[in-house]
Amino acid sequence: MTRERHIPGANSTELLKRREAAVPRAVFNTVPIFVAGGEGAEVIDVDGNRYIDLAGGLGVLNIGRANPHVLDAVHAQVDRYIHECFHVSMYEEYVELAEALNQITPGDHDKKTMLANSGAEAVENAVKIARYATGRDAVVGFTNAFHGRTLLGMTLTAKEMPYKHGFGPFAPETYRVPFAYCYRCPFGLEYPSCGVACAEHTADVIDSQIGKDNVACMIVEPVQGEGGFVVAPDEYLPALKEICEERDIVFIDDEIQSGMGRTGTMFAAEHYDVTPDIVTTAKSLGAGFPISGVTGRAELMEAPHVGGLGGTYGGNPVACAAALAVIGELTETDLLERARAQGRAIRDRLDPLVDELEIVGEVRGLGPMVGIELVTDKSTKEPHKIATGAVAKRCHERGVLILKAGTYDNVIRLLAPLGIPDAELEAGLDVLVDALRWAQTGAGRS
Ligand code: PLZ
Repeated sequence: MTRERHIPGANSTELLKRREAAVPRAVFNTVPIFVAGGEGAEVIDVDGNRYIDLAGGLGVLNIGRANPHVLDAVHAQVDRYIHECFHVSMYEEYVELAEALNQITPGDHDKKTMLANSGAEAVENAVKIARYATGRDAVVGFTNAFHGRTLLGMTLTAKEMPYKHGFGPFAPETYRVPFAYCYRCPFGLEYPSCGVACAEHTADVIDSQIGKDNVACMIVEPVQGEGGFVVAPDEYLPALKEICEERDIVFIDDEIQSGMGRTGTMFAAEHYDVTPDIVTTAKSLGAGFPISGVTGRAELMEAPHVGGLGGTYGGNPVACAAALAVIGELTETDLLERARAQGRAIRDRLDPLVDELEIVGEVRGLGPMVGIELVTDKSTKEPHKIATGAVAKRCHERGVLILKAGTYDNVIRLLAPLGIPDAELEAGLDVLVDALRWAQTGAGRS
């Protein structure tokens, strides 16, 4: 399955030509293939090539593709009704999914949930709710963050190229503080002796520069996704939450990429001693159907006036049916346990590479949400963007779908379906490890 193949094949090449003529280049592609189908963690392209999926449709397929329970739920829902608009005539699936999200998100306080279509929309709505509830304007976000491509989402996203370049002006009243990216500590300190001084710095920025009574919310990813799978150290999120509590700032936990089992628990925040005020979900929530959730403390969620929140498609019934099946799979099967086992298997294979290969600067992650940061030299930590691109390409050519990430484009990230069979995972990791060793020889630099 993992032998080298020529991609794109003839059929993908034909489609690529049509794609180039009809679709703008800005809508980027990672692998130059068109898909014919697939199941679980296997993808088949229109030329009959098979791939092991370590990308999960960009973090959407935690429960795998073509999960029979999701398909049954979707088929049954399509036969009943596809769309009503919750603002016109209501349907039970919306309420049921809200109840389920209220149940599974961290904390046992009273919660309410609104549904939307994408992660960016969830972020927008979370901030709207926080602003309304507090009567304040400012939003505090972080370096390395990604929160979507809408105006506010893009503004809160840190990386200039490609996300923001040429797309300004950006939304006002947003402030960025340094995230605890310990491998590249912005203060030049070492964890844990630093005492998470970055959190202290955030408190200072809020108090001395923004004004604590002006801040509506802080939005944070417990494991930064697009930013390069940067894992918040243990004390960090509780420290940020405390800063928020002391100043009546709403703490928004963006679990769009890290949630729905990605880190081996339902939400990444569960690894930390922290209870968010609002949690945003999307991606693997719908197993591919566009759906997102904003789940928060009931009193916050109730703040905006009637009619203040909504949208034509938010909480589409077919997407709700899919999401309910996803939650069923995650809560009623051993998938989370398998996710943790996957995380251990990945680390067993990849951790030794830090000693073996000069280009592997760090292997980090939470559960199976693992990233490998590549550098030209361990002491300077100069990001090795070329090797990272070459490793990803070599994996694609050898039948493994894998993604890059990182503010410096130098992180390989793993987002495999949580239930990927052991043999497929090992075969995928074989290809990845070979590609890293190949890149170390310098072959990946041309
Ligand atoms: N918050 C933490 O990871 C989406 C982006 C893909 P949407 N990440 C994948 C791309 O290149 O646009 C994401 C995320 C976090 C918000 C979002 C936004 O979710 O569903 O893509 O809008």
